[in-house]
Amino acid sequence: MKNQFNLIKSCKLAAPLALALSIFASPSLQAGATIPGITGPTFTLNTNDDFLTTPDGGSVYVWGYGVGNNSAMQYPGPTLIVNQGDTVTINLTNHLPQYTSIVFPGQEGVTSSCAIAAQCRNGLLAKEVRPNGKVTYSFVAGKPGTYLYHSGTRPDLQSEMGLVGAMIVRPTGYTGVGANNRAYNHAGSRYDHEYMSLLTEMDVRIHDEVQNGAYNSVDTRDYKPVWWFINGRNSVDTLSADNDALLPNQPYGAAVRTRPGEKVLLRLIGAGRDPHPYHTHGNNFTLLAKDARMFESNPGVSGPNRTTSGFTNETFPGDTYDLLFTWSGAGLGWDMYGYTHATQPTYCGANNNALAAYPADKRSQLATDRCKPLPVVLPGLQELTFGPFYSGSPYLGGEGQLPPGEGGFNANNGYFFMWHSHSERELVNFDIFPGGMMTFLIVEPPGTPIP
Ligand SMILES: [Cu+2]
Repeated sequence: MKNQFNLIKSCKLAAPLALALSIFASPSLQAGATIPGITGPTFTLNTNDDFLTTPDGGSVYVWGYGVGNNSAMQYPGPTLIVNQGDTVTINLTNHLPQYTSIVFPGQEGVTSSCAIAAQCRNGLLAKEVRPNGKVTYSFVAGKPGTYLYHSGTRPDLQSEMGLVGAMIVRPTGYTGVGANNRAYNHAGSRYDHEYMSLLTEMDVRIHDEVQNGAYNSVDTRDYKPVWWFINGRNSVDTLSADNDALLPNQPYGAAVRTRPGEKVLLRLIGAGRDPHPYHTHGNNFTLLAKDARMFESNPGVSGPNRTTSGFTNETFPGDTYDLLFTWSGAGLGWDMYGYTHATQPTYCGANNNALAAYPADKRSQLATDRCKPLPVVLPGLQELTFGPFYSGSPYLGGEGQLPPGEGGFNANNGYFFMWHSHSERELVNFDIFPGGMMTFLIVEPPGTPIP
């Protein structure tokens, strides 16, 4: 049974070990989250049509990229993960009823080829492949960072239909472990957890017209989206796990999980056609990079010394942003673990000041907040209404009594913060609130396994 009392007891037992290890407090001793995707450097993709399900009970006709020569499409396309310096090759088979292509913004020297020349034509932006044809694109992934890929054939329409995806280039020396868990070639880009939020929207009328065969006459200038997506899902489906069987064409979840004091790298991507003010409740973020270029005065040398702090990121179409985010609870003014001299004299002195034995894994909390009691009297249960994310306790890792049927979505007694578009008309699914471009940051108690 998990409750605060048990948590405190187990932390007491672990304290001497944790103290001994505290000099390694950063990077985290525990494994972190990584973005799901497929690794290169050679990829086989196809384009296909299908339907997405939406939380308003509807579905929408879409086009998308799928893994392999003939698999179902997914939205967004598979996240392509490669290493800096790789020669990346993408073999694409087109199962759509129209010519299509892929462009790779930010990549230099992209070449394209067709084994059967008659299957391709030179388009405005890329070599285009006809229905049931094959085309190959290749380039050297020269610089690390977060990139977009999308259709280069009528991108106003084909990207809207779903032909978009992300590519991540790992920096040289990346291992995914400890100090080498980096977004760029500098220690200043190190993180504990890596997440993606790829933002898009859809106007159902365009999709219906394409489904009805009006590809050549649909007018994409008349645009009124009704669905807003993070990683191809509308809230509340954004909170569901990766590869949920109920969402077969939408494999990527969007919930962000971290532990106090740890660094989250959020790869935030404007993959649609509208800008989205994206809001990270809980704390400011540091804008580390934009369009796969770190904000540094002396590239490759100085590290990220030109970053800015923000609470809302203006996420523009076609741009990618790397945000570093840490939630430490700093400045709460009270001990978020509920430790006071009365509850935990081992950690707290008579004046509610922290002792040397205060647990090492909870020290991301400011020293001035440790052992301070909650400065308000909590209302009684009869004076509260409950949400499914309340654990029954204000303390991180704490669990209190709840009436029958309340709570239940907060398995580890964490803190939930909404992360969402601050264009609030985008928080609906076809006019039904709440929904749309919204997910949650979940701050999990120290020691909780992630993922
Ligand atoms: Cu907000």
